[in-house]
Amino acid sequence: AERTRDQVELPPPALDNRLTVHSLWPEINRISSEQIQAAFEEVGGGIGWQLFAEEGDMRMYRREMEVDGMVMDPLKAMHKVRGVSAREMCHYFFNPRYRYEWETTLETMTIVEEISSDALVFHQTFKRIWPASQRDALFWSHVRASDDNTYAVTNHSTSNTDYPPNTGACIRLFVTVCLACRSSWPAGAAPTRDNITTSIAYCSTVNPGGWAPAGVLRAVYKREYPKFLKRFTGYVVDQCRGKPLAI
Ligand code: 18C
Repeated sequence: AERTRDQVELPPPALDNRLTVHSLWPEINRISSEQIQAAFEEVGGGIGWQLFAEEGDMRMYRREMEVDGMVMDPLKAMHKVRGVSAREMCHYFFNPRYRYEWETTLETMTIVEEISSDALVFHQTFKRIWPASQRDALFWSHVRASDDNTYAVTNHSTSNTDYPPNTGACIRLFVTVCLACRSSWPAGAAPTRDNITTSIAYCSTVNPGGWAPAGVLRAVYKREYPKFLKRFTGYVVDQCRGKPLAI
């Protein structure tokens, strides 16, 4: 029964009709398309990208960027994971049921709106980093199949009158994140856990929304992003072990 539930909740292979009639659809569609396309572009020749973490197949690049003295360094990470599919990766990243199990920066998570099977709106609060104020975020999250064997989740900040920014203890931050995954396996063979490889491109830009000391922020960034990607990919591999491969 557990397995059947999981199968049903896997990211749908085609867009959910409830999403395409929602008022957020034009924005969700435009930003997701842009993010997915940019995610697969190589950083190699790009100007300003500096490698700051490397471990096995994982590489993380950042570009130093400050707007009005606030650090907003865009991040781009590449990784390769064996034994799980793009669809499975995106299932665990998108589905809120698993979030507390891999997301270590989280304090609270609330589902603000269920738009469709492939789009949700979340309110999240994060752990406080001394000496800065605690942060929260309100964002839509959309999972979609794109090209062959490719699935991606895009998260992007939005607003909602029931969740006004900067009213309680938290400062609202703004985020654009894309986790894009593409699976491959040997030509002519059927995909299995033993022959499948999934390439991951994770891009993130966080605007801290208010004052935060640049040094502390860059130190958190450097520590937390590699920790997140290693933990999340390891979590998905563990969850999928012994289950039939979902393509
Ligand atoms: O993409 C990720 N997670 C998704 C599901 O939760 C979603 C989340 C996006 C929000 C990312 C912003 C996180 C800010 C966290 C701040 C507090 C961290 C506390 C840690 C201490 C234990 O898309 C995975 C996200 C991985 C996040 C890595 C950390 C990025 C830090 C960027 C700087 C944030 C500025 C906050 C200001 C803090 C002041 C010093």
